[in-house]
Amino acid sequence: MLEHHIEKNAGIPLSAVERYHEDGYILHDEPILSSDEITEVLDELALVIAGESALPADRISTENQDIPAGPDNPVRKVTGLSYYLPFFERMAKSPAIVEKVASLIGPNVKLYTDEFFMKNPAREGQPFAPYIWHQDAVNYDFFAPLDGFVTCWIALDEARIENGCMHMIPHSHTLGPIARTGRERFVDHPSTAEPVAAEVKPGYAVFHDGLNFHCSYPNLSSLPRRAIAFHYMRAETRYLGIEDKRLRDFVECNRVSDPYQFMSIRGLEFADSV
Ligand SMILES: O=C(O)CCC(=O)C(=O)O
Repeated sequence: MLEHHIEKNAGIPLSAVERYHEDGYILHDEPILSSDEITEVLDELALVIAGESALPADRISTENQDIPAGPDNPVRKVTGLSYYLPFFERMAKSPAIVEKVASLIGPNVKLYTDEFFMKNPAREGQPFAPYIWHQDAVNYDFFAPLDGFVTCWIALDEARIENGCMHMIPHSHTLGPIARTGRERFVDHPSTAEPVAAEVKPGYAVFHDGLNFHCSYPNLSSLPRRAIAFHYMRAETRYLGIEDKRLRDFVECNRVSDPYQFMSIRGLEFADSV
């Protein structure tokens, strides 16, 4: 899995790094996963969805959390795979991804978490809820600073406008975190750039800053649109802790005995940091 020749493990060319810092995201122009690797990932995810992996049940969310999972209530998202399942830990640490991440945020990298997104097609003409405009890092009030987060989002199916690809707002990361109550006004503001649809082929990645505004609309096709995202951060980031025990256990993946709560990926670790 993920054993590539040297080019595939290379960083991101300088011109694309500059574009990333300018726009807050880039569509990487080489595949990160081959079609065989996508099949492997989907096979592992099928075990997770069937409840046959070592992943705790509270990591799996369905479209409607109030009713049991079933054909009308499919899995919507799975979080924290890399902390529980060696296959995904290997993937999170694979040089094909990590060397590109290091080009964007520097040499010392940790994993915050990961997410599998299953964007399900409508059931009986009723589309499932979209992911509304948001900045991932606005939810990270337990980390500081918030400017060293990057997500590597990899399409497992072709992502098109019709099936709910991501849309990104260029430059939106430069304003820092915007309160949730202000996000609609930010998106509608005359000086906010027009959103761009991030259409990508299977195996290709979108890298985006944790403060970049993005969303994805409902899937209007007849098949699921799946993707996996790894959320990385600079190892120098401070972890401020979380008072609420349930949230803390979820965020830290119960790694209470570990002096560093988050997974080391590349480079150095720092005292008092993540
Ligand atoms: O895959 C999607 O539809 C949503 C992705 C997203 O919102 C994210 O990566 O934060």
